[in-house]
Amino acid sequence: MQRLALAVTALAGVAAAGCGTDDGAPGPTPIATTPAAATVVTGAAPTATPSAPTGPSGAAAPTPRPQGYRVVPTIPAATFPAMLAFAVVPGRADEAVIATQTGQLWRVRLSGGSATLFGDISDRLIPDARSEEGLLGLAFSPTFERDGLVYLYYSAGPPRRSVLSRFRVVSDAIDPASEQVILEIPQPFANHNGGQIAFGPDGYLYVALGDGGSGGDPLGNGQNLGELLGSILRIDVSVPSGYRVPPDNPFVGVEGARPEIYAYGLRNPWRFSFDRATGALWAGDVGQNRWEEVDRIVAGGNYGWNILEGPECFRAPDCDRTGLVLPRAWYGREAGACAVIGGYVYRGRAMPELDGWFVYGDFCNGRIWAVNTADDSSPPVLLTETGHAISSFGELPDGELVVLTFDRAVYRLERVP
Ligand SMILES: [Ca+2]
Repeated sequence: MQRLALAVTALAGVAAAGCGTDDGAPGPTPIATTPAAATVVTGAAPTATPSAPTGPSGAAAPTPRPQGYRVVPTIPAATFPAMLAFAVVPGRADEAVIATQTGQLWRVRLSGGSATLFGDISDRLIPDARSEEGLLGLAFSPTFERDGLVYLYYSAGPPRRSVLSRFRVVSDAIDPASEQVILEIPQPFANHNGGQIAFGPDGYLYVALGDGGSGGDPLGNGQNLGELLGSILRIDVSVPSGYRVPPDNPFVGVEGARPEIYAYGLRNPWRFSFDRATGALWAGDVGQNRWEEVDRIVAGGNYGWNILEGPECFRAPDCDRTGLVLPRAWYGREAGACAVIGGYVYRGRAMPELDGWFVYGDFCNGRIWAVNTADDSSPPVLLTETGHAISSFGELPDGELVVLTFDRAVYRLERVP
């Protein structure tokens, strides 16, 4: 019962925070006249008739069929509450680790079988973890097979803070006594903690940080290069302790800027990933009240928050968009949508029409969309309406995608036969 209660609490917390109304803050000022972006909004919204881009040969490339997909249960042993992160164990193509918001890490076999406990850091979490706090991120060292290191991102306190640590794996489990804290970031509020961590193809660790929380970014962290919050960081953790700033980070040498920052102007980047074919970085960024967005993250990019929410000016009829990077795709808070869940650029073989499409979902309405990363003009396609509380995606060794949920189940994305 206790675990069920935790799961339900966590579910409600993420939902409330994702909706951005958790602090009772007023929403953005409604725009009385149709904004110039409105036509783009229509175009970027999921439609039933995506354009058909032509391939190099001039022939129409296959495109995903709207609602032509479904999710089916997989990894039956994964019945844990509040699953948030998934990573295949390097060197073990049939094994993955699933992290739960409550602080447990479970080792599962992709082909089936029982789960085994890989680690438990619940005693490191902030005692009254709520909202979007908890164990939020997991990444294996790129040289895991040599060094046995795992990186975790979690919420600790008091004082309330995000912690990035590394642990050593001994005898197929995380040794809690091996923790080395790499970075601690004070968190003013319980929500918008980001938490995705992943190594890029460059070997550096990327870390997603939300704007600090509450609603509307009251501290202005999103646009403040002097604060790590509201950013995606890029750091070199291949040092004996702590981290180094890569010399080619975009804000190295910029007065007043934190050199760890890779991109900024983000509200709560919830799940980013690297395209395994191109290395491009894609993220979902959760909106305040109106727009959920998908961004291609580039070095030095300013993604607009809190000047913009999605494609629109936030709390103002007009604003200066100079230098701001607009999302590649966005959707409104209709049909019960509340928080975008960034996924992966699909590079599997089972669904070639999805090759190069970034797959993402929504926590509250359970829909899954995809947008073509090779054609900026085409609208997203609604792949399926799952009805599940989608919390994260995972990428399998063969490029197929799994969907983590708060429904005590993991699903696999496939085409409707
Ligand atoms: Ca934005």
